[in-house]
Amino acid sequence: MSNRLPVDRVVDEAGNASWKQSPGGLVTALEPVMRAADGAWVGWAGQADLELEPFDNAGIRIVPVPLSEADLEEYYEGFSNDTLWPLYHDVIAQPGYHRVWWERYVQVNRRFADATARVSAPGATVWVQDYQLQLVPAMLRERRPDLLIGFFNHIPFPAYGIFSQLPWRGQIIDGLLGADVVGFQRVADAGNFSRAVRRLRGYTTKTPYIEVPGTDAVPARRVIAKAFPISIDVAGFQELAESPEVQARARQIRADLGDPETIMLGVDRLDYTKGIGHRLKAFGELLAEGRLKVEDVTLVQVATPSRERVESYRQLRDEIELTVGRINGDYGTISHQAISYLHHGFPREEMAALYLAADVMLVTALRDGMNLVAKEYVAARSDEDGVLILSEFTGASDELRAALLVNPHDIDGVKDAILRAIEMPRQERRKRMRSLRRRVAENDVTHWSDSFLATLRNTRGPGGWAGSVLPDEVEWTLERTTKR
Ligand code: GDG
Repeated sequence: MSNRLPVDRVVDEAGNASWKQSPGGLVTALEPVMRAADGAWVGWAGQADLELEPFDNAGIRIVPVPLSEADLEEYYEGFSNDTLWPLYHDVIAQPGYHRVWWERYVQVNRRFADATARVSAPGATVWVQDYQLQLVPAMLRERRPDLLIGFFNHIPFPAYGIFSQLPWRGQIIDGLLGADVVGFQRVADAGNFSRAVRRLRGYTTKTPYIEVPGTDAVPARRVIAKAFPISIDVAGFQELAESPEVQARARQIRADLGDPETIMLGVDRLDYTKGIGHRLKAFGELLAEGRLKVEDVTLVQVATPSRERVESYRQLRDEIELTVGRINGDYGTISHQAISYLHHGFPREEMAALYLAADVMLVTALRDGMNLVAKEYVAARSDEDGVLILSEFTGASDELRAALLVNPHDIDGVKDAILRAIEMPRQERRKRMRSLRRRVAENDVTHWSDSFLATLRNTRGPGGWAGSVLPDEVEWTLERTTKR
């Protein structure tokens, strides 16, 4: 279950609608598991006020949950993206606390829980993805105590001093504790969660266990809170980057940029957590001080459009584009632009070609659950070349220790890292890239999903589900009959 379904609705010129699987690591990782288990994916179809019956797509049962325009404004853009997102990213932007957003978040989470309770087989495994659905585990457990429930948080879980700002902090903790396993990106996130549980509920915790006491109606339970760092489809990405077309395209990109000595690259959703402004500031200062010249170095910045209806994202776009315009205006020449700024999405092939063309990859996030771009860059570089500059505030920095690690708030430190990357001898580049590639190869996205699901299954012990009677409203048999 995830907020967004893994399929996009496409309508052709004749007005016929069909579904296309959206490319993404999560789908790649879960597709084989879902097929083998005859699984269903519950989520929103991406369009407001669209009521759809469940259907099959590429071997996966798709169960759409409808969202109205008001749900989108209050549950998604409001509570998810303007309350939880900034709060969980250490209050980089001010979170909005609005009771109507919260009420809508509860309602929509209930809708997701109901839809899932209806279609889950007796004793089924349900895996809930991400911060938009934190209340679902407890809601689902209440309706279907037979289910095995996992939850994975893709974004950071903040320290208690920050989390405690949330007026509904207790309810969120109770919602998550409905799961048998609560997964996080970093060990530190799991620790923050356990501390919040102790502070708010006083339950006993002994890493990775949390003891949830029982009541007259429900027995005591043991929940696991643990880190499962997510990754990418390493082999798939490497194969893509090794294809002759992508290699040729990388050479073309270099030539089109005027064959500069160094190409630096940033690839991010246009989000204030990604530290795009900090990176531009560092680069701008290096140009101003004459330590870099536009004839020698070009920065390509892909800023994929994101959450454009949220005001803070509109402001961010204005700020970034003002800065890019200033730097290009101040330092560009007729033949050389300092920054090649691209505010649109690209196909995966083009992303891979950009990674190959980039001598230096800049990941300067102020806070990031994992950061898959860093891992993709490494996976693409079979040539064992290229330097990764990586913020220590990303989950990826726990694994990718051979990168040039930076504190993005320390602009002088970022400037030094950029110069060091540009001047790094080939031998050191190779040594670092080899080490990074070993780490990325050890943990691909299938390893991530397998280890999460194995941990979840193990919580049930060898006997499995005991097979008690299901609540009356479960229509599972009916749904399955329709499917076949
Ligand atoms: C959240 C957490 C965590 C981007 N632009 C294009 C494009 N992308 C792809 C990248 C990468 C993915 O999107 C972005 O992943 P990130 O991890 O960098 O960041 P978030 O979107 O913020 O993701 C994050 C992640 O969840 C997974 O748990 O790592 O911390 O914030 O794969 O390549 N792909 C294509 N065109 C684009 O223009 N094809």
